[in-house]
Amino acid sequence: MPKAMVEEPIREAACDVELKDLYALMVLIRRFEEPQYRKFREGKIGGYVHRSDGQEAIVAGIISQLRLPGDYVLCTYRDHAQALAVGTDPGAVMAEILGRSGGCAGGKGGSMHLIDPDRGFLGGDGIVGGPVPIAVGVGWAIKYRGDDNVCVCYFGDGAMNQGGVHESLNMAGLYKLPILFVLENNKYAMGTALERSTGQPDFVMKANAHGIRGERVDGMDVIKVREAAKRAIQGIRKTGEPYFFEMDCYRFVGHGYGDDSTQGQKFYRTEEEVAQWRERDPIQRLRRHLETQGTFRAGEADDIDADAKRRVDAAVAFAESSPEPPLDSLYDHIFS
Ligand SMILES: Cc1ncc(C[n+]2csc(CCOP(=O)(O)OP(=O)(O)O)c2C)c(N)n1
Ligand SMILES: [Mg+2]
Repeated sequence: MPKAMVEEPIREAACDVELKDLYALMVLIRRFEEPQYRKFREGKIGGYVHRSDGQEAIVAGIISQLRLPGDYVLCTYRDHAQALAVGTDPGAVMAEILGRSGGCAGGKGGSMHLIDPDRGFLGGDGIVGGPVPIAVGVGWAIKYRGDDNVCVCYFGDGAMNQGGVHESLNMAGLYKLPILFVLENNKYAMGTALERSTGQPDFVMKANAHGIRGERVDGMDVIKVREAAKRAIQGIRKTGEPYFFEMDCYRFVGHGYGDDSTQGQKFYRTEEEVAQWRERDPIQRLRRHLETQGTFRAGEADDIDADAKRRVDAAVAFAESSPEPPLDSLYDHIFS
């Protein structure tokens, strides 16, 4: 049985992106939630919007280690985080969520189908487990071309019970494809707790069973995520073989804006549980770290927050000024 690729303790080391930049990115991702919530409540967002509060470190810490363009990213419907992390213009992200023609998918994809192929972001996916078979195709293309690029594929703990995910893991292990599988274990699939859906919750062992090495990482600590990602991605570039992360994490609020903190989620988890995880907030944790280290000058963290808010306000203004896609574009970009 393959064993974890790296077993030494995680420590902080020089990575390519400054921790301050990671902090700013995580704050931007978090700040993006508020107007989405507001616009959803106002009925301005068609379909659904999923939240990522609490899970920002997994996106920022890994994507900061990629070469873009070159490498590839695929993910679930919690995708505004990935889009912002690859550097997609926040205005184009917000416009897509609001279904406007200035959106990164022309306003026809909506919140679950953000995409930016020029930056290697091959999109979000509304199908649970959906990105995983696609990652196998991308991994195969990288291998076929013979370069050392990497495909990062995000999916949830609930997706690990999908047959297609296991078929895909088997193929990645068999053909040795350069994919970093990132399971975001936030303990719930909508309102269903992990222990009610999964007979064997040792996900790394399940990846091992398909011939893929992996490890469990504290997904609430961006420094640990970044360190683990750096090692794993370097390993994939060198060997061309897949690797698997189980990211231990939690979403602080509801599954999406239809399940907010005042409604549905109280039926499936306790306030105490949520409060305990909030103490591990990855943004506050990094802020405390940078303040203790003296990396932040006085007021700098607040300046970063104000800047993120300005950028998000500008994104909303751009999105709202962008027209809806014209009616005669209805049949564009579809297979018939
Ligand atoms: C194939 C499929 N079945 C069901 C759904 C409805 N659905 C949307 S999200 C979700 C839960 C998925 O949970 P998980 O994989 O843990 O990801 P998380 O939402 O926690 O990030 C379900 C069942 C879907 N989108 N696709
Ligand atoms: Mg989940």
